[in-house]
Amino acid sequence: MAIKRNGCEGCADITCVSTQQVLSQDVARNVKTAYDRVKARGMSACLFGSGGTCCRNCNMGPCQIIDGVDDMLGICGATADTVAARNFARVVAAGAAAHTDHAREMVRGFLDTAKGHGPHQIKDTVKLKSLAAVFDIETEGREIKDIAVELGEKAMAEFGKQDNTPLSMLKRATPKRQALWKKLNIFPRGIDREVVEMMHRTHMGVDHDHENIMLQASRCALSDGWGSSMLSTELTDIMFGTPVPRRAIVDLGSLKEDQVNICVHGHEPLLAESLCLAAQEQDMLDLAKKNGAAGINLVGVCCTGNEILMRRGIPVAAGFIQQEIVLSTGAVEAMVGDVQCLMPSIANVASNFHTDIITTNYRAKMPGAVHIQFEEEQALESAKQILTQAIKNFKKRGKFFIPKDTKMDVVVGFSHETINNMLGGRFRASYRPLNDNIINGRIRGVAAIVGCDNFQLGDNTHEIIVRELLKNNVLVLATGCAATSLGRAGLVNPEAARFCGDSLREVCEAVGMPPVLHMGSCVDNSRILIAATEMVRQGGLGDDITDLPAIGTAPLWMSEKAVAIGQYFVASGAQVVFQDLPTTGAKNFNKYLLEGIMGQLGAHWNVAKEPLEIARLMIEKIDAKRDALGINKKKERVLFDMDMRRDLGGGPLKDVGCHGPSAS
Ligand code: NFS
Ligand code: SF4
Repeated sequence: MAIKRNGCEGCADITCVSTQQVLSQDVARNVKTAYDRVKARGMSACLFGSGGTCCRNCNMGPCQIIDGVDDMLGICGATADTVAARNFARVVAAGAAAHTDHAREMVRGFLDTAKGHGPHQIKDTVKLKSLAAVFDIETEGREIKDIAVELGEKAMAEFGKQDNTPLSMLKRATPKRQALWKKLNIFPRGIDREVVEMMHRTHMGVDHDHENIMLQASRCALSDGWGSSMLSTELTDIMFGTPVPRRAIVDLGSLKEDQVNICVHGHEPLLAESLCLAAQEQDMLDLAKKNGAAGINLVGVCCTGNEILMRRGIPVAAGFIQQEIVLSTGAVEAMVGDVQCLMPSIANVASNFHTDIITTNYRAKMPGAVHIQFEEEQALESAKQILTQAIKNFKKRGKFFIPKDTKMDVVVGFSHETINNMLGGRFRASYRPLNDNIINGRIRGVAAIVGCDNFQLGDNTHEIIVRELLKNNVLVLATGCAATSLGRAGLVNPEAARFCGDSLREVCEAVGMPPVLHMGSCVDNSRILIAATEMVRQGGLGDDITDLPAIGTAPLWMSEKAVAIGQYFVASGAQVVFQDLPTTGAKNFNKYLLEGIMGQLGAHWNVAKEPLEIARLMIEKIDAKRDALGINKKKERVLFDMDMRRDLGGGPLKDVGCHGPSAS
């Protein structure tokens, strides 16, 4: 049953049982959460702000512009379209900047590791060599260390590149897409440069043409998707291991009564991985014992949680909207964060308990938090210092409440390599079976469900969308907080095949895979670009991403990063559906995003508010692509015989023993 926090009328439903349980306990009595603030603020957002037509770009304003009213232009004469486009483009730039700064840290960490400094190693040498090839690095007869150093240096150079040649990884896109980017002159050149140019062009008095502004917004977004996010994913995989399927759990109930509970929150896996290593060291375990705890329990929150979930099977305790809730259990000794998606309210929530919020990055401090700088050069020592602070809190723990029996099993770890192996078999890894199943109609299409959650729609929004998709035989790829929320709903494990339409269920059961494939954190949306491109390359589904029966959504977006992701999907040829866009106050610009941009990029933005409406729109778009490909004929239902099973099976999933309930 859905509840509302303190009977709040304006609040979204809370359906998550463990969230309900925590909030209704006495321990959480004095806690104020975002649900309370939504209630206090009411739901009437500023129309100019939400429609995108409030401009603060110079000191003649702020100007609130009413589209089509001559007297309500900006003081400089800016129209609603100019202002909304500038604002939207700045959102893209901010989102891309966040991924970029994250990626830069990962490249720095990678270079240190390549040079033999610090506690990490080059784990995936196969991936190292294949990425080196993309960067035209010679690998024959060379030491791993030398290849890695050269790759790290070339990767670092992508950020500050000043010539007009394209970023290296763009050549992984389909030839048709590359040609289109070239024709439109939106090939990203240097990662930082595209953000700077976007900020420049949206400064007062520069670019006033909404279509021209959006060309740069596409270039900036592409420098994120095919540049910084992709670098981060690939180098993180090489350093910490490319994810393979593993079982884990997702829920607030992953906290442990008798252990030091430490939530790792934020985004850059260098901190999280170092904490994981330090938590296994004997001196830390001894310290925990000395303080009365049976051990150290690391759990993840938000995207860094997804990173260590994918690579280590460490539980995710909470997604974005649950960061206050996990603290409200009173059972957390410390929440350790680096950058992005940390709500400043967590310091207030923690002040009700013995909990420390520990900030670790000079870029991200918070009033009320303890700051312990994480020094990458002494990663292990630094991580131990952070853990020590947390461990010492254990003795101070007062009343607490940890939900029981709500833990949900998930099977995660679907890198695009895993999908390749899983479907094609280890010795002939390929996307062929996936394409064949799409062509023969057993899989109707592929939907990516990504991004944040927020407090505007119910916490079961992702679940409602995905259940509808699965029922209609659409295979789902998930990342970020969307994936966490689907994990909580029990959809990220092979047993969830029972929620699928007959033909998708057969495929999932034969392979033993979940119908929702968890592909990682938000930077890992770059895996989806590669997977989609690989599907095109396999043949039979057109010659560009725009031809695929595939679509993306970030239904509960809140962060600017989600808009950057949406824009790089669109600029890569994939349709996206969002719950709303801050562009409705500017008629022409809004129409351009929802329709006109299609003529240039072969994809456009879509908006649908209600979860079922979102799902149905996605299915409609998938069917339209099937029609265009001429593969939308109704197929007779085929039962799997042994050959087909052999065709589908044989991947690494068997290694973790996860097969569907009726797979033999
Ligand atoms: Ni991505 Fe949203 Fe944040 Fe991750 Fe979660 S809120 S855009 S999903 S943690 S970045
Ligand atoms: Fe107003 Fe133009 Fe200045 Fe924006 S740039 S605040 S619209 S005068």
